[in-house]
Amino acid sequence: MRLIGNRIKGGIVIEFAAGPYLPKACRKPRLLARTAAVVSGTLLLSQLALADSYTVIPVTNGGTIQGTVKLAGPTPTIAPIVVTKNQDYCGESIPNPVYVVGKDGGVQNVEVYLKDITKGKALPTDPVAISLVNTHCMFKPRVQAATVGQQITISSEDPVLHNTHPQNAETNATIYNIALPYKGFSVTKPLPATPELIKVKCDAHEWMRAWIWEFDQPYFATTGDDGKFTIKDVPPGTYTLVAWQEAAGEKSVSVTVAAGKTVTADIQLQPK
Ligand SMILES: [Cu+2]
Repeated sequence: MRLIGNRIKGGIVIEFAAGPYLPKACRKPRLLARTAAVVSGTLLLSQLALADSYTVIPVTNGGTIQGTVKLAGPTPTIAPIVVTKNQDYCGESIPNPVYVVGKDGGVQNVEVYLKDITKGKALPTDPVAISLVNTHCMFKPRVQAATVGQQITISSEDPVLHNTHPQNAETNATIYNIALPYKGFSVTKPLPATPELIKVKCDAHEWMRAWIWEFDQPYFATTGDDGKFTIKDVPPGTYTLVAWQEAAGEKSVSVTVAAGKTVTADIQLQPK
């Protein structure tokens, strides 16, 4: 992790956050437009699609991209988190979850996605796609993804005051800021209108961190504890497949998908 910025007020640094590698993909939000799209012979009015970037088309014999994300070197040793508040509930230290590597070397919490894909299957339609739970003074899950137009449920399982504060990962612009005053508190909020990488903080516990990738296309996957990912229904073609990890950064590989076939694209990230 490296320091990405600070904010100075009255000569005093009031924020100095450890930040992630920021991919170019999240630097330029693309404009959304509502279009009509024909999918499997059905006219879907108001289907979210993207002017000049993503168009929904029928995908009847798409291919599958699968693979495993591993580190190109030993797993960096990162000191445990030192708990500075609510130690009676949170404990005195928490294992640092920046690198979670399974027994076969697979890396968890890597977002894998097709970059600059311009046409393909429809975006998911379920409105509440993801949840972020404040539990044992950490966010769970640490990394997840959703699409534009979806919502997130934020909740707490802890009897301490948390504060869930999503920000644009590049600009640190606040998206919203929600106090979670008691165990069982829950609220559902829309994701931003444009795709972006969201960094989530808790203002009460500075070590709490989560990442939400918001896409304007449906071809992405978050690696599980085995480091594996699967992306289905990809129209035949050659694409740039990107793997992002909060500390290791981004790695891009070219992948060619054939109709009805599965292609394996294992990715090695350089640990930092
Ligand atoms: Cu907190």
